Amino acid sequence: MAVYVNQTGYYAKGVKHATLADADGWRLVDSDGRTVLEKDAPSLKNDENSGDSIALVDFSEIDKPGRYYFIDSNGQKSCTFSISEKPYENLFYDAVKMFYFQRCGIALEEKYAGKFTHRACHTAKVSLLKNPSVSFECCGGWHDAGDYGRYVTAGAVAVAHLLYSYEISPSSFELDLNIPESGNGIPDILNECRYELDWFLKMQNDEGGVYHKCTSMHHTAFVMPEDDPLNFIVTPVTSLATADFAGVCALASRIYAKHDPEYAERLRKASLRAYEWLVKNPSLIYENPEECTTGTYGDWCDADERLWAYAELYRLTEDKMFLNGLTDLLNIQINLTALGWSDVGGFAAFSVLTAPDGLYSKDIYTKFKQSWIDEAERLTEVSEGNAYGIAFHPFNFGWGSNMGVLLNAMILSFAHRLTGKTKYLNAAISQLDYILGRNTMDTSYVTGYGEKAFKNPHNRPTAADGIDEPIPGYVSGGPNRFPCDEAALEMIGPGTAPMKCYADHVGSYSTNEITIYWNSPLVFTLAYLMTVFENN
Ligand code: 9MR
Ligand code: ZN
Repeated sequence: MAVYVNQTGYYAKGVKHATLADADGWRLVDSDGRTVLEKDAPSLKNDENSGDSIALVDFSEIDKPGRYYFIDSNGQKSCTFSISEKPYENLFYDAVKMFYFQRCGIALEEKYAGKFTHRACHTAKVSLLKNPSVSFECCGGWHDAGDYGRYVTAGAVAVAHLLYSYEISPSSFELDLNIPESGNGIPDILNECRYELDWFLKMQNDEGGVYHKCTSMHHTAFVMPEDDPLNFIVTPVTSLATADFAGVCALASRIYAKHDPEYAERLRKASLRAYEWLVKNPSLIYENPEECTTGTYGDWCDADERLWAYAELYRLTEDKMFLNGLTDLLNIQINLTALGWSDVGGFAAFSVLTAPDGLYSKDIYTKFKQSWIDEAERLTEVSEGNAYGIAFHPFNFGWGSNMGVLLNAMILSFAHRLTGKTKYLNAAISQLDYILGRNTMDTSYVTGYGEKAFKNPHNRPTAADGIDEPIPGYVSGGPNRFPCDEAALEMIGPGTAPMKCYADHVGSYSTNEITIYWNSPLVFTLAYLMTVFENN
C-alpha cells in the first residue's frame, strides 16, 4: 500500500512517473492540501523484481512547480517531492563533491569540507608486495569506497564516467565545487579528476606497466583514515590496470590539452608508455594474492580494456597503428555498451561516437552506434514493461545493483543524445527515479536527498567521525539478492524478493557500501538531464 516517488523531484517539463503498489487508486495533493489529479489504478500487475502488485502512476500533465505528495486509495501518504525547473541542482553539487571527500593523502579542511574534516591520511611510503625492499611515495587519489584502498581499474572507470560526462554535457559543469583548486581557471570537475590522475601516474613503473592496486593487506577497522595503522602495499602490474591507464590517460590528455598543455603532454607520454608495455605483454591478468584480502576487481579478459586504449590513443594521435589495433579487436565478441569496472567496451564507444567526422570509417561508426541503439532498445522495453520503470530482471540485483541501474541510465541518456528519441530520455529518467526513491524500499539511495534517504552507509569515515548524519550525496550499492555480510543476513530473510534485499546498516558492505564508481554514473546522468532540461 503505497505510492513510491522520486523523493528529490521531477522536471516540470519532463515525464513524471511514480509507482502504485497494492491499492486501487491515487490522488496527487499540492502543498495547500488541494487534490490536483485523481485516478483509479488500472489493473495491478505482479512484479517479479519486488514481489509487489503494481501499476504505473503517470502525472506528467502536472507541470506547476511546487511541493506535492500522493495519497493512495487506502489513505496512505507518499513521501513529498518537488516539481521544479531545477530539481537536481543541490544533488548534483553533492554527488560531484563526493570525490573531494574521498581524497586520500590530504587534510580535508573545514573551509571545503564543512564539519566533515579529517587530517591527512595514508602519507607513508608504500612497498611492492612482491619485493618489499622497493618502496616509493604513492600519495593521493581517492579512497575507492567504504574501505581505504585505491584500485587503478575502479578509479579509471570513475574518472572515465566523469570526463566523458564533462565532454558530453559541458554546460552542466560550470560550477564552483569549493575545493582547494577552485578559481584556478580550470573547471572544477577537471581539478577533481586530476587529483586521481596524478595518483595513477605514480602507479606506473619504469617499464610502463601499471600496478593493480595500493591497499593494506586487510581492510582496516572502522577508524578515521588518518588513524589507520596498517601499512600499504602495491600489488603486481596487470594488463587490465595498464590498459585502463592507457585509455584514461589518453582521454584525459585530450581533454586537459586546452587548459594545461604541459599536463596533457605528461598524460600523453604516460599513455604511450603504457601502450608499449601492452604490446610486449599480451595478457597479464590479476589474481589476488591469497595473503591479501582487500578487493580484487578480478576480470579474466583484457580485450575490452585494450579496445578502449586503442580508441582513445587513436583519437589523441590519429596514428593508424591504433586504428588497426581497434579494428582487429572488433573481430572478437566484446560488449560495446559496458561501462563498469570489469567491462569497459562502452568507453571505446563513447570515444568513437563523439569523434570528429571522418576519423572512423562508416562501418566502424555504424557498428558502435548500432550496438548502442540495440542495447537502448532492449533496456527501454524492459523498463516500460514494469511499473517501477527499471530495466532490470531479478538476476540483475547483485552486489552494487544501483550501479547497474545508473549505468543503464547512462546508456539511455547517450542513446537519446545519438537519436533525439524521447523514449530513451524517459527511460533514463525512470532509472534515476528508482535510485531516488521510486522503489519498493521507499528509500532514496542517495544520502541527504529525500524524505527517506538511506542513512547508514558502509563508509569508514561516516562510522568513525562522531557526526550523526552521513556526508550528503553518496550513492548506496543497493539491493543484492546474495547478501553476504552479517548485518544483511540478519535483516534479510530467505526468499526475500530481489528488490527488497537491502539493509540500511553500516555493517552491510554487500548492500550498503559506497564507491566512487557508484557516484560517477549518477553524476553523468544528472549532468545529461540538466543539459537537456536546463541549458538548452
Ligand atoms: O563493487 C564490487 C562488486 O561488484 C563485487 O561483487 C565485490 C566483491 O568482489 O567487490 C566490490 O568492490 C569492492 C572492492 O572490492 C573493494 N572496495 C569496495 C568495493 C565495493 O564494495
Ligand atoms: Zn587515505
